[in-house]
Amino acid sequence: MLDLWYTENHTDHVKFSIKTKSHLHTETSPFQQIDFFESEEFGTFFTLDGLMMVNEKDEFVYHDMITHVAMATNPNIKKVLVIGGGDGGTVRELARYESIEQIDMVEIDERVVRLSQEYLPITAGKLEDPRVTLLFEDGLAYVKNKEDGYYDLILVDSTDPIGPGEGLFSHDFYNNCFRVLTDDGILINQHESPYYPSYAHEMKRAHSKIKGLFPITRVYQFHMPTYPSGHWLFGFASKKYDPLKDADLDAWNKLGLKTKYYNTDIHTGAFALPTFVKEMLEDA
Ligand code: AAT
Repeated sequence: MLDLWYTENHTDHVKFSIKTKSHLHTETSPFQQIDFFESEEFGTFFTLDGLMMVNEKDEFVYHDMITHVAMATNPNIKKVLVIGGGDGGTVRELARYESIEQIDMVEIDERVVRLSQEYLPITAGKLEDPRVTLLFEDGLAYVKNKEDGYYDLILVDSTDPIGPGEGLFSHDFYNNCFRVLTDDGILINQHESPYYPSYAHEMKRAHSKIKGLFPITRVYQFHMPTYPSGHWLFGFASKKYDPLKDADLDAWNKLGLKTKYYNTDIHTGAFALPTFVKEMLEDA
């Protein structure tokens, strides 16, 4: 039998491959090329423009880390905006908090949502929660037009800064996020990876822009086996709360949420960065 491998370039000199069982779907939407595959090792996965977005095996790492760090820092979060995140994994984790009243998800590409509902119910299964509103538009335009001081939390669950995701790394975008957040609002943003230079460059650019806007800016790390180098970051930017000093970790533990990656030791530990990462961020 013929072996079929999915291969993506992690740099111009490094490739990453997964043996696939089938190519479930391919199409080019108005925004990007979308492919869904089935594999032994990672289960079902999908790629956008030839880059891994979500797979059944490590999605829990990413979706735990984008959601629970902010929620443990401020348990009074009621109104949340998710930008991107068409697979639904971030909304699934948010929907576990009964205290959240409103979840708006602004995804540019409706096809990602519809195909995830078909092939990845493990992530898309909570998109029908009554608190969720799906809006199919550009996140950049959405925040530009939104009123001041509306959301307690914004999660930027976006692609890398190429293609439709580019605007979600701009100064204008971060500035509008600041404006639409409440006085104690938190922004979690896609912060790329410190390891390979092309990603590290984007990490520094994003950090330098956010540092100039928010009084509290931190970066935290986690392990994503299928993203380039496996070493990935989110940014934590906030108007009031420090994720280490102000988090009520006991209160989070009392909620009794069962998570596979996040726990309150990880909450603290994830902000401890390797020296080379600290140095790059300091000079960003
Ligand atoms: N939950 C992890 C999945 C993603 S997918 C990122 C989503 O962002 C995609 O569905 C894409 O269509 C959407 N997106 C891209 N640009 C915009 C935009 N301007 N406005 C709204 N949505 C957008 C993240 C994977 C991270 C990969 C890291 N290497």
